[in-house]
Amino acid sequence: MNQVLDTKAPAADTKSAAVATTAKGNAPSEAFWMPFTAARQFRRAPRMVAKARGMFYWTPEGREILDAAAGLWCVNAGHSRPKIVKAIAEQAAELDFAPPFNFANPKAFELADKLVKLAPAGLNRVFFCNSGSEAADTAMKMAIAYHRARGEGTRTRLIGRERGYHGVNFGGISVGGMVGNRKTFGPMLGGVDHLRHTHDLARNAYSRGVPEHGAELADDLERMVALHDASSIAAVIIEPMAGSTGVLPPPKGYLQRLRSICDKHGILLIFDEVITGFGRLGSPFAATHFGVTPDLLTAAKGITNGCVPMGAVIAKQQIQDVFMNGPEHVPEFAHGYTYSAHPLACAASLATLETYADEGLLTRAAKVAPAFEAAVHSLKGSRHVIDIRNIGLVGAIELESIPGAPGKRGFDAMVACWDKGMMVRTTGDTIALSPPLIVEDSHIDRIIDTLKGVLKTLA
Ligand code: PXG
Ligand code: PLP
Repeated sequence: MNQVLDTKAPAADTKSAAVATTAKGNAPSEAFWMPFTAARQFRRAPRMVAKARGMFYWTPEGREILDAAAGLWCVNAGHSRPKIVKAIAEQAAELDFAPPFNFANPKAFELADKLVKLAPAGLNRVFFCNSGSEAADTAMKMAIAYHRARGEGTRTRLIGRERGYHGVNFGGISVGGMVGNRKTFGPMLGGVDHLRHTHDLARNAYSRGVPEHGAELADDLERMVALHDASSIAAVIIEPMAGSTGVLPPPKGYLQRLRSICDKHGILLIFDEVITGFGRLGSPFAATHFGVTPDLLTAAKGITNGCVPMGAVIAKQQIQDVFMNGPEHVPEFAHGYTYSAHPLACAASLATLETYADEGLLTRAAKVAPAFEAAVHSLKGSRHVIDIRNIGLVGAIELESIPGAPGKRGFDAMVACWDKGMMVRTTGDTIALSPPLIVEDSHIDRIIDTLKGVLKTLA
């Protein structure tokens, strides 16, 4: 298709191999406290990646690894794209940093304009941060401050959803619904409640695309209103498609129903599009895909193709408008990060958006989805498989848990895929596939063949 699909392995690089190991031999240094990693297992059998291009990674020893996860759901245009690499290098030489409070760099404005053009109609104000976690917390703070600014300061309650993932900061884990990410950290934010999740194997197993059953679960919000009263509720935050908890596309009609209940009660609707943004489902955003417009939308990951950390909240203009009063020398919204709209991130994002546009990547998943769906569902009947789900360029293969050891089979599957030259993401006992949006049929075949082999050998 283009230069990115040049899949020749770079020459083995002995220098990076040396970096990956230590004087002790093959065990990596203990100094790096690894995020969300089974660190003791990792030290025994490290999975290092030292190079990447297009659809592939290479280990320090030069072993080729097919990337079936777009890194961590973020490298949507494939790895090390020349235009993006060049933009970052040039920006670093030109303007390394500009303070974002009371000063700015021009690319921040240019980027905000471009993002607004991609965003669903009506969402035209962009606040920059550095990650999906920061975007989620920023959106929730905006919602609470918005109600206060318009004279409804009682609306402080936030509603999340079971099995939701909104990053790891205190706001995000409070509205999030992943027990493992919450139970260790005390009481978190007060005034939070959760809708029920929409995962329903009994009614929806082996659905293709959005599942048929479950729109009525949106009515849980009416239950929350009855319990807490609408006057106490600021916002509902959900992922239009739950990613991290195992790929749960929204039941048919669910998002529409949630939108109308929010409207009825003056509750803001926040879509966390950190995964679904930038083409993953076959449209620029899930909001455009499903035809449901939130009041606030969070993005990260694919915003820079994973190259430089960046997150954003895209808001309706009416939300920003209510802040624009008070003395002119005082910031209207007391929030921001040292690295908001960092010049390198802005440059990377502008080049990323150009790359997406040049190659039609934001809608490419829609074209590839039928073949991808057929391929993923061909795993039905393989050992341990209890459900298969898909939407756009996302697939999930749920495996039966080993009694007494939930997550073990999924973890073993991830390690076995790595040993066979493929990177996948697993969450619990679900294998999630989210290849870069440049994926070709030959890669899909290789993904499925590898998984078939792995599923045969798993205990
Ligand atoms: N919201 C959503 C919907 C996400 O998917 C975040 C917020 C947080 O973004 P940062 O950039 O702070 O990580 C995410 C991130 C997984 C996995 O297991 C997914 C994410 C992060 C880590 C693991 O699939 N998504
Ligand atoms: N902690 C201290 C002591 C700081 O001075 C700052 C920023 O100035 C922060 C935390 C927040 O850092 P950031 O703006 O990168 O989120």
